[in-house]
Amino acid sequence: MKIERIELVHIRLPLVGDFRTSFGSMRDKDTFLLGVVGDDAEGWAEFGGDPEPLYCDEYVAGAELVLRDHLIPRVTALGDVTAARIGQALAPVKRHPLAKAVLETAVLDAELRSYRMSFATYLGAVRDRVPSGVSVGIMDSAQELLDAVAGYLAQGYVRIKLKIEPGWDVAPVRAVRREFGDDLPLQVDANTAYSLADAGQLRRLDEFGLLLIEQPLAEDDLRGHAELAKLLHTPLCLDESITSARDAATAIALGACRVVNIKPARVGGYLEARRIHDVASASGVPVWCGGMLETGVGRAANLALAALPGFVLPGDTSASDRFFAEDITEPFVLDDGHLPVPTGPGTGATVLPDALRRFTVTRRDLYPHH
Ligand code: SMG
Ligand code: MG
Repeated sequence: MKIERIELVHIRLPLVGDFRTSFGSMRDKDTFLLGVVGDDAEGWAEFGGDPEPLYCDEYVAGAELVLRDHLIPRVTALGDVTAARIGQALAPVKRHPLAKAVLETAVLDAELRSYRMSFATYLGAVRDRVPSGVSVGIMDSAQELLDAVAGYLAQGYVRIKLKIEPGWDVAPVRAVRREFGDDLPLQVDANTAYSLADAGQLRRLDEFGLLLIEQPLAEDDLRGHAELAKLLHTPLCLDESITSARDAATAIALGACRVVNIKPARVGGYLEARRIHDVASASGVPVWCGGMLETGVGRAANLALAALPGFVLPGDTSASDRFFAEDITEPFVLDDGHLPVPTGPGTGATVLPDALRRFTVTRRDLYPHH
């Protein structure tokens, strides 16, 4: 495929409610879509990051520059562009996996649309629907949390993840266990808010039979996670620490995690995400698909990934209305606790022009760039 044009569409969608984690509170999904126009198809992808570098070191304004000045020139210089050639073309640029992911994914979408193949088929999906978990933010009171969880369970979600931080950990988990019982599949996510000195407090979570504790320690602290793992019965899962298949292999070998959260954006795209799935599967390590509050554009591709055989735990692949009253694609709707894996060409998602227009902040051409 020859790339003729690359466009960035900055979008902002209000969330249905504030989403609070250990590192901050969000009330909008503020990001950009990247559109790649090739000689016989057009593809779209969504940047996984936010305007501030709080979840990871990349952020919206920085990603635009690294795409414009360093990533897009290397890809367009290939002439005949395929998604499979992008990883190597971008390897000289250190890090920036979220920016690399949005470019590779938009190209992959265009490429697959040109031969009418779905992401699911391309990636090797073995299911046509995937079970849905939901990530529940930090709240002001236990009662507010119980009401929120009750609402999600009534909608059919099959797994609950509670965001935790020091001061909001044992008490909310105990409250949820008391109210909804020991059989509820339940896990927690600390987004790096603890240190090894908190091992005693984290050990108190062992009595609640959680599926896993996600990313308790700093992203670069694999050794700390390995030490912590020896002190806990609950399996550790890594999110922020895993940015490549090599990271995953290292973390597994060190005993730093027994489960991996795979977010395609965080690892540089769907091709690397599949490699992590393969590495983990070869070691008998279960994986699940994380989320970055994606619009339908990113959500559609995540559902395809979550349909691979090693994704044996429900992901944060929630319905569109978990975050958005109105989305920029047809919404994904929960059916018996599951979401359908899209079957159309590429991601299978179609952007609704009217909705996109209303949520668009600005549009800019990144290629050709003048
Ligand atoms: O998309 O359902 C979703 C959000 C899931 O909790 C979620 N994501 O660390 O796993 C995580 C967080 C990061 C997002 S906060 C910007
Ligand atoms: Mg996480």
